[in-house]
Amino acid sequence: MKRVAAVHDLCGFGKASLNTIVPILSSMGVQVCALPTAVLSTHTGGYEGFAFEDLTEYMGKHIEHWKKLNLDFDCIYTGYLGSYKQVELIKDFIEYFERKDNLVLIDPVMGDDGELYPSITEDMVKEMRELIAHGDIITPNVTEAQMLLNIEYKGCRNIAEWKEILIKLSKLGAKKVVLTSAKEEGNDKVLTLAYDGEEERFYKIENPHVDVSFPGTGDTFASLVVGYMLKEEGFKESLRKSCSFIYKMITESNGKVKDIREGLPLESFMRELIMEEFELLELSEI
Ligand code: PXL
Repeated sequence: MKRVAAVHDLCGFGKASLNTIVPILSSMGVQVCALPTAVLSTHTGGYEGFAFEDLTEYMGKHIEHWKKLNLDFDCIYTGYLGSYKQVELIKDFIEYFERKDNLVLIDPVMGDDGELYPSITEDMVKEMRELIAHGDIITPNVTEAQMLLNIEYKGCRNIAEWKEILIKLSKLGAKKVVLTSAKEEGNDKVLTLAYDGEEERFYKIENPHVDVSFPGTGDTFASLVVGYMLKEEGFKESLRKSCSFIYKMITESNGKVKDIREGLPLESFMRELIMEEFELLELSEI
């Protein structure tokens, strides 16, 4: 069984971070080993007065024990951090547990819609620029991408400009860059754009725009990418399948969820993700 070290926070309520990563990857047949960066009562998107405990002090002890146990991981997946001070610790973690063939996916979770999330500081943006250099794949949304590059936030750009942004992001160190929630002038679709720096290829996936924004969707997307990559689907197919599944979850949940702050009702979709495990054989082959 493939094993992922998931470096992310735990929100008690709402589908985000580890509450998302565990069901998705478990349903895809991947074992999740959590390295929690913070504990919160809820995610920070739309809930006032959330309780927040930064786990920077604790994380060192957690990692030391994992080292003593000689654990190894097929993937290190990092996301929301409790403090910018965790970046140094996580860089060491990656260096220690990295193997020639394991995947490092860094989701630089910092903000959306042109704004930083309430708990994220400018120091985090600076440190995250350093951390993404250690990723094989990074998955910023357009807000995070523009913060990482320190350029003006614009939701909408033409494809040539997005390609330039993808190249600039890959120059920060990660071989593969996936940019989510992009918009193009004159096109009302939502774009997922990607650049594979090793093959020097660009990819674009278009989804019809759905007028609803479930918090935690970025975590769901990154978890799916990790899952499909570990199932050896390859970069291009992993993106295609992740975008299709996200789109399906959003369209089928739209209008059915009373309070969208709770995020996507993942439980309704996990059976389908498990069923993907079954192989389809032609009767003549049996
Ligand atoms: O989905 C990203 C995320 C993760 N963790 C926490 C968050 C958010 C987004 O709001 O608040 C705590």
